Amino acid sequence: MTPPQDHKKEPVQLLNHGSIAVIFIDNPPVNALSHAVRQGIVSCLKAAETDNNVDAIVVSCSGRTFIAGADISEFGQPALEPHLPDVLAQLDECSKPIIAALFGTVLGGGFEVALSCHYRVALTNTNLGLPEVTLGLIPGAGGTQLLPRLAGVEIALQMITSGKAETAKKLFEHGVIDLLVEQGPINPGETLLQQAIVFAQNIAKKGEKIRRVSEISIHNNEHHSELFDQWRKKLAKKARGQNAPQCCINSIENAVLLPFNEGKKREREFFITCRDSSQSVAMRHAFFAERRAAKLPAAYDKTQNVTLLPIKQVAIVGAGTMGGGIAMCFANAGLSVILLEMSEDNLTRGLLAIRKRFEQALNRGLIDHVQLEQRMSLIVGTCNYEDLSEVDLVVEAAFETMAVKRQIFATLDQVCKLEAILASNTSYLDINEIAQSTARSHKVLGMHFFAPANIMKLLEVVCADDTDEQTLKTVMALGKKLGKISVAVGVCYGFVGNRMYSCYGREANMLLLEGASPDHIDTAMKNWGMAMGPLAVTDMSGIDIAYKARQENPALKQDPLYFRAADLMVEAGRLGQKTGAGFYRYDSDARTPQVDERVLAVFSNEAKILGVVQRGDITEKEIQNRLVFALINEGARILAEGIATKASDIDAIWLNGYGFPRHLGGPMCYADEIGIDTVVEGIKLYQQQGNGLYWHTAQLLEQLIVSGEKLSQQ
Ligand code: 3H9
Repeated sequence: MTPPQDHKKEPVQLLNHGSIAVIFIDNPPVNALSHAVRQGIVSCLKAAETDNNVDAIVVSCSGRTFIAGADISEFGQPALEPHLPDVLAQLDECSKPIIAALFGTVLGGGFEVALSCHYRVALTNTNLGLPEVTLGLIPGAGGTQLLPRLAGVEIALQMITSGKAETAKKLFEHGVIDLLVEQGPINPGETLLQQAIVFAQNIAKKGEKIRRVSEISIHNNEHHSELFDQWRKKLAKKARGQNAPQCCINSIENAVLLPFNEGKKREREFFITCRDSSQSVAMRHAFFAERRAAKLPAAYDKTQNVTLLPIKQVAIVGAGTMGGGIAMCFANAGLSVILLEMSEDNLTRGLLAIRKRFEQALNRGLIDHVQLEQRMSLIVGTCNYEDLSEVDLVVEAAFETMAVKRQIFATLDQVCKLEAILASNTSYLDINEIAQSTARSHKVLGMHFFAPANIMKLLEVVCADDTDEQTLKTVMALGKKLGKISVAVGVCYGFVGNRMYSCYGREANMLLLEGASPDHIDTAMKNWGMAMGPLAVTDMSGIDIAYKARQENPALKQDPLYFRAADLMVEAGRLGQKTGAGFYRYDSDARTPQVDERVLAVFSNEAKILGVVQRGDITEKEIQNRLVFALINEGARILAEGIATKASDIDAIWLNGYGFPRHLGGPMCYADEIGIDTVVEGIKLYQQQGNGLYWHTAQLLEQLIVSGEKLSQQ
């Protein structure tokens, strides 16, 4: 919305439009309900209510959105009055009609402000939601009491427990929005604010009794108690280990069972318990970690106002699973893609696989037929490098072999225009070495996508020694356009994510030789909170992939125990799901892992050969600690080496690329939660137990114990 002419730099102002007063909020970037905004609303409301010339009040905002929620950065600090629920009670109880003028992303406390007003006018494309659950919270200013009163219990359960937003158009159908306003030429010259003022004038003219959402009653019936039980069960499974979703259900149930003020009081109690819980601290850390990732450290950000290179057409080398997924990513963002393969057969197969994956999205209702065809039309295949001469960016997604990569990059360097950026999707290999096969090493970097590339949110942007700032910043901005969480990392074997993952996987492999079964290890990690166990994950992605990468790195071959269990599977032709067997067997249902006693015999036999003592006393706790402490220790090393420049980047990587439980905040945040001293004690214990080769405490952890600082804040 454009600020009015008489706009001054106050977070909240009262503006008069005849008999209509406008409470106008201007708190960039998203009009969050900071302390100053809450104070401003209260004083403007009081002035408008006591002004005899005012008949009705409109609440409106400046900038790109109506209020997008409470100010999350204030949650860790002492709460200052007026508290949001008290501010909203004053809106609800106001003797003059209040109309909210909604646009942009009306979220959390912002939606609660709207629900506490008496009427809601919204631009059709407004998104409204209560995303508190994604921060380990419940709506704490009336959302769980007001939304079911206005939209019904089922819509409230769906929206509040998922945290997902709905469009104003849909909520209009459910009675949440009173007037939809089309943007643009349909109402030439009329802004949302003008429409809201006209609406307010009409309401004032009619002089009807004010319609307060708090006064709507919900009829309690048997259907409701069954419904709440079903949702409790469903969420116990879906949001395993999380407290906030259950609190949301309980609080919505209170809206049915209790008078409004009592329900709101209980909601506040739930909110405070959730807000002060370690789960919410972790999820708020995750929120800021993902946003901080976009901010480059000083070393990568020396020049202000770098002109970004325009990226309109890209090429992908390799139409396999990864290359196909990356092509889909770009097409989803409206960019045209040339897909290069070595043979017509491979190309046809790759394009068909892409179509099939778009069709899956169609069947799940994520895209429609028109979008499917539009996206397919953006992807053009070729077997000829010359066709890549005009592209702005190439992403290579070919075999994980240095010789192959060097050859591809040398060819790309010959055929592509000089300004083109050349990126590799390698998961492990040295980007510096790849860059040296070109005469434009300043334009070479890594774009490490995660499978399935069209779905996973993470993009590691690997900055090599020569990569220049313009190239890095262009690719970081491109990542955002693709809807990714882009994290800039440095070059080392496996970068941040896979280097840490190999420590995690290494311990899982050691435990297999020591006598733990694949199922025992996977169950322990799932119980701890991971989306999948490490061995089921390896079976899914193919055990041979990391095997090949290990073969490329001679430094890893010195320890005969290192990933020996995985190597044994590959040597036996058990490559995972794709061969019907890996750490598990896959019978009729190719995706459901079945315990296979035969692999236990293979491991126990190998343990004897290698002199590893098998133990029957391995507990879930030992499995969890060994895998997670290995992650934390390596993360601390990566940080000290500058491969990751902030601890929160490591957390953003693990949350978005490896299924790390969000309510634990990422490995660095989790280390603070359980205490760095606990982690170091564990590491020392494992060192004494005979795993000395790998268990050396990262110096940074020792330093933090002395300084008392937090790992996640580094
Ligand atoms: C709540 O409301 C609780 C109540 O029920 C009860 C209270 C008693 N606070 O994401 P972007 C910053 S809980 C503080 O890059 P976009 C963000 O850090 C809250 N800061 O932009 C970033 O800062 P910087 C419920 C916030 O266009 C900048 O704004 N609400 C907040 O991609 C731009 O953010 C939510 O959970 C905030 N609430 O997306 C909504 N929101 O530039 C959370 C944003 O320094 N916000 N910032 O890095 C969002 O989902 C997205 O930011 C939004 C814009 C969709 C609004």
